[in-house]
Amino acid sequence: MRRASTLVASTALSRVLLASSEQQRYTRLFQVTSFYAGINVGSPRRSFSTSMRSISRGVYSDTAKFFLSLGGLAAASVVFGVTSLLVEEKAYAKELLKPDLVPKDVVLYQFEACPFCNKVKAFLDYYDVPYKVVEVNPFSKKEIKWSEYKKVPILMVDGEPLVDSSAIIDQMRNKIIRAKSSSADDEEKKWCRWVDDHLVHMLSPNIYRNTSEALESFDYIASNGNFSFSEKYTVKYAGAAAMYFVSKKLKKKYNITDERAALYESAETWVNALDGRDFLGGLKPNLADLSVFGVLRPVRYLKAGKDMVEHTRIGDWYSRMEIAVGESSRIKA
Ligand SMILES: N[C@@H](CCC(=O)N[C@@H](CS)C(=O)NCC(=O)O)C(=O)O
Repeated sequence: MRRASTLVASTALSRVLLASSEQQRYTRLFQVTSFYAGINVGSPRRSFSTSMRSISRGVYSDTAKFFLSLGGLAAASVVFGVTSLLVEEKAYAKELLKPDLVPKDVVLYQFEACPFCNKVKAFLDYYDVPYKVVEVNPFSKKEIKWSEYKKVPILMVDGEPLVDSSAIIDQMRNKIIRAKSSSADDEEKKWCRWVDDHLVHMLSPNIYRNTSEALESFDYIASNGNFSFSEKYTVKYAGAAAMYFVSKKLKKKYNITDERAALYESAETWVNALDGRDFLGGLKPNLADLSVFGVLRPVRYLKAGKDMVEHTRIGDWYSRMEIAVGESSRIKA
């Protein structure tokens, strides 16, 4: 009975983590924790104000009333804190890897803002695989001179180069995750393909859609990429101008008329695919969650990403992913 009610409580609490706004989330979390702690803040059975009214109507002295209400609030806060920590840990606990399966030396050759590289980073971060990053200069590509494959990401794993984001993630999954969970199901595969075939094509037309957004994007690219001092300025202005025109071409190529509407529609399509689950993978993200999160991560705090979160229902899932993926496992090169 106690176990059952704990389960109900934690299920209710994990639902609370889905609440849309931060404030709503904490208010509901406060109500539910207090309810299960028997304090009944705003609960359907007996509301906090009812409890407070009975305290004031009761036989207690003013000082006793004061300490009773203070004590109630303090207890609620303690339960609130502890339970929310436990629930977050329970709901978003990462799959632990066997230490002997974790590669010793992992180096990611990347462009900081590249969506495909960010897919790989989301995977490595989620599984806490330590990796170094080599930022490739997109003009000279001298950092990957040794490679016949001239695109990024390239992931060097204990001396073996892996290429192409989806193939890298697949091979890494086979290497590091215990056999029982190492094959993707059909739904997961379908949505991983959707990321490569659809979602990534929504990004450029949106982040370069007008001069101010193109400049905002190139400001980010110029400050995070591997450029010489003089390249930095050329990249910011020439890059922004060039990509503005390229993005118009891409719109035609992918049959996009209104790029923002198309981005919002993609976000909604993804939320519909979740079908009420925390993640596509259920209580834990799967590779499709990590891929969608990865490609959206570099644009999330640009104007396009902020608009997307403001105008669609994707924000709650995105916040859950931020918590689930956690700190980056990147180490200094
Ligand atoms: N299918 C590849 C695409 C990789 C890709 O197109 N990378 C771009 C950067 S976002 C690149 O390296 N472009 C440089 C080039 O094509 O020369 C993947 O998923 O990794």
